[in-house]
Amino acid sequence: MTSGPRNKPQRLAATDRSSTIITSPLSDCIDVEPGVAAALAACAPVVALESTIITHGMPYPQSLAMALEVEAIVRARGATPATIALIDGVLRVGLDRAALEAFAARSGSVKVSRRDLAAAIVRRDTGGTTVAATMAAAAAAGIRIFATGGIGGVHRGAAETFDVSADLTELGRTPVAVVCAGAKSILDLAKTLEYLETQGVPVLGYGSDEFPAFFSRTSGLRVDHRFDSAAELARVIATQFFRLGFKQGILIANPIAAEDALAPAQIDARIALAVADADAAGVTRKDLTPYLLGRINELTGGASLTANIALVKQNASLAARIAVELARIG
Ligand code: PSU
Ligand code: MN
Repeated sequence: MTSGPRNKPQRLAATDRSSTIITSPLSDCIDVEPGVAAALAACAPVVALESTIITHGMPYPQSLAMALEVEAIVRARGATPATIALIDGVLRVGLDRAALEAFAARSGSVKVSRRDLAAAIVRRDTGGTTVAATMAAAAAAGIRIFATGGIGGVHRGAAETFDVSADLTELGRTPVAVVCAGAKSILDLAKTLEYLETQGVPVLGYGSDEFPAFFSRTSGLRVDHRFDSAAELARVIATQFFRLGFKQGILIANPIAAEDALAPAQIDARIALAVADADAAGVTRKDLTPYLLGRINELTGGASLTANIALVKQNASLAARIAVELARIG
């Protein structure tokens, strides 16, 4: 017996991908850009990119410059970028340059997480999709790899507020691998990792034993498993999604490059100040993360934005390399 299914992971993967596209009801609401559709049909590497980072995570026009640079990096690594956004009530997977420019320049875009999608589609809203909503759309389109800056998580004080990002439950239910630089220490990182463990989400460190804290390479908290190559990460992804058939996503933590990292002494006090300001101003719920990001940028005189842009580019590069490896094996 040399032809059992165990010896044919490629065929299993292909079947799994096409059935994902056909059977997901969400795919009826999705408009896939022709270049992205062609890449998916050819099983060529594709990297999904989120858009709340454009509408709420960074100021314009740096947001647009970042989005264009990130797409260029993905292309240079041999993959097709698919920025995902809600435009006039249509969930778009892949934006051409003109669409991306118009989207980033638009003011008044809403923030769209999973729970907002149905209402925002009916209202024909335009909005940035969070990690959670972007994962849902990516999975429905058949995209397995997604790059962002930082994910949402368990907020400090969550024991009182119950503020836990829907990004974490999405990771627990949607088979997409998310490459990030950890999570900002506006969050309670230890509780964030506990929550991911409960959700059955593997947290993998790329070249790192520690879960990084976004602006800095270390947090004092360990990842579940460390891998030092894109090829190995691709094999873990293929095993989780195609061989085990698990629905849970994977979190890949890629620490910011040492030369771009901010000194903890420089950033920690300002993060604490931003959290205190949010509290004093009564900012809560979906407004909290955008408020904190903007306030930290002000308090660091733009240094946080510079670091943020650098790490998103590094994550896009790693995600593209993993996507290329995954296309080779799965
Ligand atoms: N963290 C960042 N930058 C971001 C976000 C989080 O460092 O831009 C955005 C992402 O889109 C993420 C969302 O999915 O905020 C999480 O929002 P909330 O905490 O409300 O779930
Ligand atoms: Mn929240």
